[in-house]
Amino acid sequence: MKNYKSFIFGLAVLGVGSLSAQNPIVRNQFSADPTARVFNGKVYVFPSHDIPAPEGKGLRKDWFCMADYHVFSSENLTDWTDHGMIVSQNKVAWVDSTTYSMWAPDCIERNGKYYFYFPANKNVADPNGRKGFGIGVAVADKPEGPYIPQTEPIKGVNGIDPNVLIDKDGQAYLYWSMGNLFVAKLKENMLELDSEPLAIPNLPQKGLKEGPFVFERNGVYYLTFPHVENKIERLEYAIGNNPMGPFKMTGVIMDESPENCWTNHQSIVQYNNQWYLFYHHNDYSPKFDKNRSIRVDSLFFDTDGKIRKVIPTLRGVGVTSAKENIQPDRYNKLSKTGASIALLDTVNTFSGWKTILEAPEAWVQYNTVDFGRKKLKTVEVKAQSENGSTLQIRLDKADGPVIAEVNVPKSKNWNTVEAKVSKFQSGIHNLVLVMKDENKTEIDWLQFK
Ligand code: FUB
Repeated sequence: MKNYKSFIFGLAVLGVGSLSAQNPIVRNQFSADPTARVFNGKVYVFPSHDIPAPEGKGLRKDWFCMADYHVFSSENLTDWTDHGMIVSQNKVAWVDSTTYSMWAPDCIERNGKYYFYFPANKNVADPNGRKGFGIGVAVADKPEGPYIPQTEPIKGVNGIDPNVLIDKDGQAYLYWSMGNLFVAKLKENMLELDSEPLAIPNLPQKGLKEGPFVFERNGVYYLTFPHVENKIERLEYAIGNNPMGPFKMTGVIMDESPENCWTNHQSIVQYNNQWYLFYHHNDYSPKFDKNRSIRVDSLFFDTDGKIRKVIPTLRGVGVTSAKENIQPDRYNKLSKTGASIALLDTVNTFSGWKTILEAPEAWVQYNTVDFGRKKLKTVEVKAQSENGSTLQIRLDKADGPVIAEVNVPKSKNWNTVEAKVSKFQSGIHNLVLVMKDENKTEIDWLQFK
């Protein structure tokens, strides 16, 4: 990406920004623990906001560090708007702002008000002498805020990872975790418990459980949560007929990260007749898994209501316009040999990734590109090849029709090369970049005109 520093600076000054993305979907900061909600015909995502621990604050360098929350929204799940910071640890009376402990949040709408639930370390002990994590609420008239935090955390709740379900009869439930998973009814005001906390029974006894997210589909309540069955978290679920359980363990939604990101954290939402799983991975911080990034992939149910396991992708979801910057490193498929991806800059990881093709016929496939109806005449490719190379751009599959041949000049630098498009085909296609010789070639992006 050109001039990344000024891009980030611009976003910081404005407090908002428009981001066009595959996975991860937030590309201007770290983000984790995504709770996705559909409000007013748009998807809003409320994640945690990981940051590297600031110096001189006595904070652990090897632990989570979170000082505030942002909210993001999208109508097409491809272009995301960052609406800026909505709640900061420095602006909540009950939060110990030296702890940087604003962990996984949730947000829900009731009667036109938006209730944002968040955990953080308390600055005063409760009547039982307990400090630790409390769960607070901030209220707004719009999903983007401004949010006004309550001055006290919810009484009777010690824990993290709040999640709220409003059932079809209007009863609201608060779920949270603290070793076990807990549930309690919420009063109509959404700010106080209306029943004693209940430790949800029949869940695995062994291994950490956290991050409850409950949703209802066809009268079935799905309790989803990360659980350490083996060494790191995987996403599992249990089902029941009642929001307070009992729930029966039913399956795995997503396996453990192959790259060993210790945590995962999910939410599941239906939007425009498709179900989606939001989760996180440490894409921009491969060496430190407490600086994470949120992702989205499609989720499907079997006819018996069971959730099919979701295989994480880099492509994510949504359609990419051929006239936008297409990043083939967010691929759907790579040839078995001679194709790989790598960070453009291992220090400034937010610069993104590149695709490397280094064998004859090596290829990378990027799905669901919309070529529109009007003939696109040229394609620009940002590429680099020390010995020069020829790339073919094909449609739909590795041996599909060739629509352009791109000659990447011999150079140690990145070049933007233009090539003519022949045999233009309108509509949505998969795009395949195929190497025509053996000279290593790196590709940053391509764009049709
Ligand atoms: O983000 C901090 C904690 O990591 C969350 O609260 C947990 O769910 C885990 O993702």
